[in-house]
Amino acid sequence: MARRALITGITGQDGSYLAEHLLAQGYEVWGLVRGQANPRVSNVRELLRDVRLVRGDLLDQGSLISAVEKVHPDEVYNLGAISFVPMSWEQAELTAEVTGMGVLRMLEAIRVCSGISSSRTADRSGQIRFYQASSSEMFGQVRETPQNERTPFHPRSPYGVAKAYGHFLTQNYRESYGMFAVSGILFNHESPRRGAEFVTRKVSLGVARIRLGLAGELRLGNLEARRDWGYAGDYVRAMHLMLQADAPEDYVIGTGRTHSVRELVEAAFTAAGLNWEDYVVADQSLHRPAEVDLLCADPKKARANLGWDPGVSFEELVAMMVEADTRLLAAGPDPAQATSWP
Ligand code: NDP
Ligand code: GDR
Repeated sequence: MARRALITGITGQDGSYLAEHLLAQGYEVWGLVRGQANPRVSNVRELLRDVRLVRGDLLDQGSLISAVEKVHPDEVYNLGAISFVPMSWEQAELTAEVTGMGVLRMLEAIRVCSGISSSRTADRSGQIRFYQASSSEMFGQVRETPQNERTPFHPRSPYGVAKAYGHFLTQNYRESYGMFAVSGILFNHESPRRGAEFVTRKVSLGVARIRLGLAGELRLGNLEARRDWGYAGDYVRAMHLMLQADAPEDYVIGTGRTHSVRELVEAAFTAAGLNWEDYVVADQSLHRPAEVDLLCADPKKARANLGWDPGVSFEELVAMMVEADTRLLAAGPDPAQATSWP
């Protein structure tokens, strides 16, 4: 019988790539969707015809229990979150509820549906395996670089704090109940399906607009922040591998290379044959209350234990996104209309 996976956050960037990956591996894939008329569900239906949908919300414990009872998953991937860092200052409580407490509700749904009591079990056979989408944002203000699984956390946003809660809770359920529950500490990963509010997509859309004569400038915040950017299609492979391992362990996933936003901008404009300095406007109002200045992964453990390596380079990723957005804007409406962020 096909293995069954339940994915929260199916309508997001990673949800779609993970679903495609699992379908290709022969899984029966279920996606948790919230809301009465969620507009992003139509994207999933178009992109992923073979995914089945189940209603539920990370804010609602009962709905998660019902979803787990209905699907009977072998694996649960908890990707659902408020994931945009600036939004977490504006809606800090909601971020704590969805991105933090949502992890507790999902773990409880699995625990209750599996009949796991308060005692720890050493036997993990037949258990539902749980993946939590942890984040390099938990490292925040780093004192050592690159960052690995033992680097201490110092989150710099309500989002990072909520993710740290979910991370420790996942570890705690593993230790308390013997559950196969793991966290992937993923560094930034991007693609043509990335939300238009995140910097890589904002830049690739901005370059495409300028290239097509639809805009004359691109306004950005902090150009000096450095991130370890990889390709989302590579990172969902790592999520799956973590749940196939013999032992439940947490892993850092990233490329091991870091670039500034300025370098990202330069690469994107260069890919379109343009000079970034002619178009980019630095806008102080887009700076964050507290910034994460530098992130760079040390993915040695994932390479050694999981055989995972990123396939797409930074330069290939940037060129892929600029080309995809140029084609997209030449053909139809601008996806940035769907976001309320500048
Ligand atoms: P997206 O923002 O693209 O997707 C977030 C998903 O969460 C959407 O499907 C959204 O669904 C869902 N969601 C929001 N609120 C709820 C809720 N109350 N109940 C159920 N689902 C909800 O994120 P990504 O795909 O980029 O990231 C996936 C996960 O990985 C997130 O948890 C993110 O924080 C984490 N992460 C991402 C990284 C990255 O670089 N992309 C790096 C490290 C971690 P809806 O359509 O209903 O809004
Ligand atoms: P991040 O991603 O906060 O790292 O979180 P984002 O792309 O939003 O920002 C990256 C860096 O770029 C700087 N920046 C800008 N960012 C945005 N969005 N818009 C701008 O105009 C702009 N100008 C400069 C930011 O200050 C920041 O330093 C992402 C999310 O996917 C999280 O959910 C995930 O956990 C982390 O990556 C790892």
